[in-house]
Amino acid sequence: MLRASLSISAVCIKEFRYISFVSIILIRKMTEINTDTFYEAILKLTKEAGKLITDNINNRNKLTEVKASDIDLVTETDKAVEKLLMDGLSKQFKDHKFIGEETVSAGGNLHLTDAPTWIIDPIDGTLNFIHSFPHSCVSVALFIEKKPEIGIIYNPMMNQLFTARRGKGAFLNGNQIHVSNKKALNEALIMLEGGTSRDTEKMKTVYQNQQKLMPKVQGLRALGSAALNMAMVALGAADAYFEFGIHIWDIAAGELIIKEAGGVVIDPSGDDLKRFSRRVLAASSPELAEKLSKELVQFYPTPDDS
Ligand code: LIP
Repeated sequence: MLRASLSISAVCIKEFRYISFVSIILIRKMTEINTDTFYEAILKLTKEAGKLITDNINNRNKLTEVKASDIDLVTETDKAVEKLLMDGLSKQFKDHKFIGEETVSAGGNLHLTDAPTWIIDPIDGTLNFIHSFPHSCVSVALFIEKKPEIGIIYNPMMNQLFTARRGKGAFLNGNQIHVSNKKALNEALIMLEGGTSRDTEKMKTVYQNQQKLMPKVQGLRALGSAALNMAMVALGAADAYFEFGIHIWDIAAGELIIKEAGGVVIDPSGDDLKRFSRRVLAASSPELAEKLSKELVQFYPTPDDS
């Protein structure tokens, strides 16, 4: 009798555990924000933004304004693209927040909360755009609870649409992409930017890193766009990229796209990425990231959240 009741209670406990496990999964699923609608909306708006860029890139008399230096510029099209994206998204998603390059430079919000937040660089590679050099892109990311959920980098001149959603892989024009997995410096193509700062210390660091790396790597390249450099790492077309002086909007989409393509995005010191530190190192493998980090002459811009 006793044995029978013990085995019944053991079965009941087992059943209860199973039911509670399933209900936890179901509650998680129900509370998880479904980002499908956000993704469809931003894809449509990004294409519209791309048309604004292609309609204007060959205009040789673009109106430009100087920002932090005489090579850190902004055009009417940068502002028009950012407005198109923000207006389109806020119309559909009233509670969403924004961090946009041009809005921030006009004194806007640069604080990331847990709320769904779109981080936008309307034209990354603005100097390229001004020169009609066809390597500029729209770079947009959606963060929820400070985690990247959606990343999109779109170069309309080259018809390159890089996309990623957390946990669902990275794609170029719908075809899945993966990093090169290169681990050795002497097999690596490294993206190294001159940047848009005239700060003598910063420029000195660029020269020092160029001199240190050139004999040790297969090649150095620069697209003039942080986001496109990161997209090349995700595509496996480059093996690493690092830069001092970028902002969160330059790297927000690229971070997710590289991670979903199997790569790593860290601080150039080798520590974890700090998104407002204005420093980034992206690589096709942790081994390559570590080797590159050890070679670098470091530079510490004033963080954007200081
Ligand atoms: C650019 C970055 C690039 C960097 C430039 C500039 P922008 O962004 O993508 O990597 O070297 O200094 O910050 O200003 O074209 O959006």
